[in-house]
Amino acid sequence: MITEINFDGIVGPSHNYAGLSLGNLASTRNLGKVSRPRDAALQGLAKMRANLERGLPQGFFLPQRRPDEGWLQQLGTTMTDASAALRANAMSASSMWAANAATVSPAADTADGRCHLTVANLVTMPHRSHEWRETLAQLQLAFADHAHFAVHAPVPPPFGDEGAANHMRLCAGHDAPGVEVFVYGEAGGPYPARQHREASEAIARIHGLDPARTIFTRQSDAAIAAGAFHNDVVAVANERVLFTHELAFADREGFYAELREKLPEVEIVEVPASAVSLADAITSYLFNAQLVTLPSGEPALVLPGEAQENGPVWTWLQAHVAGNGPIRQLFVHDLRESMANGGGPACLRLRVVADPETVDPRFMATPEKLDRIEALVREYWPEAVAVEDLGNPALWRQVVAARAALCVELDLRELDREFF
Ligand code: SUG
Repeated sequence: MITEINFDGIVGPSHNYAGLSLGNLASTRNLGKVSRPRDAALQGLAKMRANLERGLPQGFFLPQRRPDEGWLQQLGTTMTDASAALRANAMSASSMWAANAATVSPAADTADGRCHLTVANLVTMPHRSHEWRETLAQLQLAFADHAHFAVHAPVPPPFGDEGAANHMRLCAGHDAPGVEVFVYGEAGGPYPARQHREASEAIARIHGLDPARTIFTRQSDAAIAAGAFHNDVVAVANERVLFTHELAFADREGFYAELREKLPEVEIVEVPASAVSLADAITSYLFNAQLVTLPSGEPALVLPGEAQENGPVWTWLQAHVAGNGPIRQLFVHDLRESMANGGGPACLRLRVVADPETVDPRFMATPEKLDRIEALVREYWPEAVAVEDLGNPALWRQVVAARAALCVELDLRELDREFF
């Protein structure tokens, strides 16, 4: 049966706070903080388990092999000789944010009737620019069934692409043809616009999308300048509901009008800046919630604890649920470790609309498999990592061994190799 599957990135054992993402305020603010990789991975697993218990199909991607010695080799160096900055880039666990893994167009939207996935090049940030090779390898394994999936290599640089974080799909039901919305950036004051329009347009062509059901719209400069380095920090969509901040888009009226014309049944839930400022939206990650359809058919939000702690945000949410708003339930999760690097519930997952039977079962979660992953994390993942530890060979060895053990546990030994 065609359904939405959330693939979460398992948080890797090298999770740390090296402050690598300019424009991502949480990453910059937490530079130098001691990270807790074990807690981070357990928090992510708890979210997966809860979503599974809610009746939502759940998959996962493995953390990538770190340190990425192959990438350093291409730069003419090694972990021993590299600068502290390059070492941190080679150690990043940033592939946990699976919303940036790829852009996904379900079969109902594409010319050849297959689900298309294009791996994101993530060229804007050095620490993320070397994720794509292993991401491509994992997607080629998970979605190897060519009758149902087409997995594409990234759009070439210099056109920046950050995947599903800047892509929304609205539709009457997950298996019905949808309207795909690509949100690109142009300027954000001192911060880079990571998603380029040329990349979005290329993906729409590669996926064979119908121009009558495709929209390209620009993220507001104000949102990027306020720290919304991806559109999914200020807007999220699911089925016929668009949940957005008033200041998310450069041409709000024009975008809403085009959306209503292409999908008349759309319901736009807009949070005004007078109720929740952009600053509150971004620190609380209100819009980085997972907007999901429960088996009952009701839309629900899976939120980070920070949303509950923010007065204006929680007040708005309570009023919406108490009133007759489309979002009917709120679930709150502690994702503090990922949040401190700017990654909320929605960043941690990639949505794929497909029949779970057509996916390689090694990437699908069951309660029993999550138990096994959890036990392994407790045994192998470091408890704490300080930025200085990134230069310690003992940590490199621990991180390699932890991931290797996970590959064995999940019967995915073919991923335990270099990708350059
Ligand atoms: O790309 N953080 C990620 C967060 C990604 C969030 N994803 C979505 N919004 N979909 C990023 O900025 C921090 C890394 C560091 O500072 O070490 C980081 O890469």
